[in-house]
Amino acid sequence: MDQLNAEAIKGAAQTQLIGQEIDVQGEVDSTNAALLRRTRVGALEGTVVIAESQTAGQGRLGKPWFSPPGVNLYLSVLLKPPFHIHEAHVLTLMGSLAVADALEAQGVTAQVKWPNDVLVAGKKIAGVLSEVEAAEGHIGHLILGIGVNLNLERHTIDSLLGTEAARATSLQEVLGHGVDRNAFAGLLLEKLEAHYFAFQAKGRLPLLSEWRKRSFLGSRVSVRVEGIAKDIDDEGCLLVTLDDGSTMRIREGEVLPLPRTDSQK
Ligand code: BT5
Repeated sequence: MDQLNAEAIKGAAQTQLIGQEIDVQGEVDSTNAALLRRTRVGALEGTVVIAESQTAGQGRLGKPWFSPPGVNLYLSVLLKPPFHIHEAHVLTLMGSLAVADALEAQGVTAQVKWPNDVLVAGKKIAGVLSEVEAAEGHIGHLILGIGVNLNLERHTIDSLLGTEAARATSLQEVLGHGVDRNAFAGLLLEKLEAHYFAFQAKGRLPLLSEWRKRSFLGSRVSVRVEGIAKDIDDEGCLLVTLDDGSTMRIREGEVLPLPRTDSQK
């Protein structure tokens, strides 16, 4: 079992901001929570907390993120972007896009799924949880938490996820061999920084169009309503065309893919 190592991650990441400070932990409750504690005592933008395991890994809306030791990536990045709170959603999309880029660099075709998932062959390989604190409409800080299943074996996926195991995968399962977690973490930080800097220099539109290219838009989904996932808007919200032709804008929710209907064929 390889061990996470700050110097090895830094060596693999050609970055100027993200990962200048990397705090490698053994077991934590949640890397987002650990980084929030550091933020309260003055952590700098770009600080990363990464852990071998989490005892209370968080998904959205209180859901768990299964975080067994020594096989995956659980990391959180502190960002302090000079953005309006409305941009926070786009930063979550940025996280999933960076994971998809890092997977592509391993020769794997990855898809992003609104709002926070990365899928390979339709199965979830990574998830993003961003937690933001804002004042007067502006982001004070945003903690971008990313979990990626790397060297997780099928039998562990099955025992952790039970009935949902068929919807999850890992890079090892896809490639047929394990990967170097430090190298993957470095690559991911590099991809994140490239998107983050481009976002600041050119605004959100180029990022959103890259996200669209890697997404499942165009398929039939159920969110709270059923319709076609048509697009994302400039704030990163999902636009769903309903069967009556109207469009609904969705800020939060779980998107379930549905079979295609005759009208789509
Ligand atoms: C997410 O939530 O996908 C966000 C996951 C973010 C995890 C990272 S790890 C580092 C940082 N620290 C944290 O505490 N969190 C972040 P959501 O879309 O709500 O998906 C949660 C659902 O995914 C669960 O209800 C399970 O069905 C499924 N799931 C849980 N663990 C999984 C895993 N390891 N692989 C694939 N699916 C999983």
